Amino acid sequence: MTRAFTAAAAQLGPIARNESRASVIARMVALIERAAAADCRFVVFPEMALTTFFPRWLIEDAEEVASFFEAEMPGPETRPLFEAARTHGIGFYLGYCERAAEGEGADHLGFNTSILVDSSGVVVGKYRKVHLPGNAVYDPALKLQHLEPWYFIDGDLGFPVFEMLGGRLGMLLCNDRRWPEAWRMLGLQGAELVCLGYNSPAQLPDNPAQNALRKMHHLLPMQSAAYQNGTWIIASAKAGPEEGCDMMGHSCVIAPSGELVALSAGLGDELLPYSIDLDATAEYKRFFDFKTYRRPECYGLIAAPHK
Ligand code: ING
Repeated sequence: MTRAFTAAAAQLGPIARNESRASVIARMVALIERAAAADCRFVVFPEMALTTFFPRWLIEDAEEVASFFEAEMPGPETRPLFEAARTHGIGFYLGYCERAAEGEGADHLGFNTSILVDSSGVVVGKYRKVHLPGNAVYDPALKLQHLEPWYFIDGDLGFPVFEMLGGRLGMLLCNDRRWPEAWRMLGLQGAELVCLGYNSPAQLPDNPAQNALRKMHHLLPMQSAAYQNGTWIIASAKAGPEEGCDMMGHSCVIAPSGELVALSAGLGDELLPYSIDLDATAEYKRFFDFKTYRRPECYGLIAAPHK
C-alpha cells in the first residue's frame, strides 16, 4: 500500500483582537474547501489559530483573557470546522488555547495546545506546548512583550506520537522548533510527519540586529531536524500585520532529506499543498539507525536537570 497523499499548510493571515470565532472559523472552512479542491487529505493550521496572538499584551480583563480559551473541543463555535473537514474527508492539526480544568495550574487559565483530528472528525491526539517562550511577568523595558509563561501552564503531555494517515505523526508548537530535544523525542518514537503551527514576529524591536536572521532561524532548525530524524515537516504560520505586530510568514513543507520543498508566497490566508510520501522517510531512518548507532550512555547531560 502506498503511503503517499497530498497535505497542506493552511496559513492564516492576521486575526484582529476583536475578531469573532465565527469569522475565523469561516476563513478556516474556506481553506478546507480549497484543500478539498486540491485533493488534500490533511491540513495544518497555525498555533493559536482561533484568535489573535494575545500574549503580546498583559490583559487585565479576566473576561477578555477567558474569551481566548476553548472550554471544549469541538465546542459550539468550532464544530463547523470539524463538520467541513469530515464532509471533505480531510484530517487536520489545529493549535488553540485549551482551558484547564478548575484548579489545574493555579492562576494560569490553561495550555497552549494542538490536536490532531482524523478525516472523520475524531480528535486522535493532543499536545501541550513544552517550550513556552518569553517572560512570566510584564517587563516595562521591552518594546514587544511575549508573555506566554504568564498565561499558560507548562505542557505536561511530553511529546506523544499518533497513528494517522498510515504513518506516525507528531506535533510541536512554534518555539519548540528551535529545540533539538523536542524533535529527537519525536524521532525516537518513529515520527514520519511532524506538524507545527507558529506565531513568530518578523521583527524583534528589542533586538533589531536579529531581523535579517529571522527567516534563517525559522528554517535552519527545522531543515536539520527533518534530516536528522528522517521526518517530513509541515509548518504553518499565523502571518502578516496583526494588531501592529508583523508576523512572519514562510509556512513550509520540509522533506526528510532536509530540503525545503514548498514555501508560502504571501502573508494572508494561503493554502500550501504538497504531495507527501511517508516512505521517503525510510532512507534517512536507515542512515540514522538509532538502535545501531546512537550512544545514549554518552548523552546523560541532555536529560539531566540544570544545576
Ligand atoms: N513565538 C516565538 C518563536 O519562537 C519568541 C517566540 C519570543 C520569538 C520572543 C521572539 C521573541 O518564534 C512563539 N509563539 O513561540
